Amino acid sequence: MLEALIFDVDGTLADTERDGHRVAFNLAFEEAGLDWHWDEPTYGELLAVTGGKERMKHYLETHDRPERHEPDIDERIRELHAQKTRHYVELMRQSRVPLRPGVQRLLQEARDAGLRLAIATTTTPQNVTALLSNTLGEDSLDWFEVIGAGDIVPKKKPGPDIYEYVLEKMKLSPEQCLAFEDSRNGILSSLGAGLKTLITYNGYTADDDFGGAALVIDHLGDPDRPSAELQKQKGRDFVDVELLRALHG
Ligand code: XBP
Ligand code: MG
Repeated sequence: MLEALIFDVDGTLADTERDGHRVAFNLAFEEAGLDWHWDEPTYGELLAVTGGKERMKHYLETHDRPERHEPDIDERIRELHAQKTRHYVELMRQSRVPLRPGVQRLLQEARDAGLRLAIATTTTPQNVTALLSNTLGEDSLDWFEVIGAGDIVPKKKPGPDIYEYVLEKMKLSPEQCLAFEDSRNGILSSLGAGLKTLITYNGYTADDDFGGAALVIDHLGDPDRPSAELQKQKGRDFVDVELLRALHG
């Protein structure tokens, strides 16, 4: 029986990477007087590494930045990341990034159907709170029984740890749940935890390898905004709870 839905956040609930995280990183770099700038294609490459602090370190190494040799670079990255989070939360407060099509409707339908909800993400907890409360309202934070986020597990996606953490907290087995992801790193994490996974890809992840997914579509769709991929594959306009139950088998 399908008991619960577990959602990734970045790229799945909203296109937060390009218009949220990337912008917040650049604001933090500028404010710190650094000449680092992540344009859209560069950021797409950096998404290979999940986690903001980890991504900055990866950038220093792959772009051979002189700062990488500074003895206190880890502390500097932690400070930069704290500023980046502050900017990100402010961007969310300004409602810069809307939810993706079908997200609000499906969450509501799932709640009405008695399905339990949770979040499994790599991003910092404040970022999740900021996105949810500024799109779905303050009350929506209570819709999710567990919000597994950020450094709560030592190994971020593609490791399965964050999904395993959520499953353990909810006292559910992977067979009782469905995961929602948007990226290769995401599906490696959810499949690694044994979860059937529905993919809604986006501009950054459309060409990712989604082998093992239960369904791969452009977005969840809404009655007035059908999913072209879902129409092609299943002759339906949008993902609903009935379809989730069928996918879950
Ligand atoms: C999301 C991420 C996050 C954000 C940045 O991956 O990789 O690192 O880009 O968030 P996923 P922080 O959607 O697979 O969870 O800067 O707060 O780490
Ligand atoms: Mg994601």
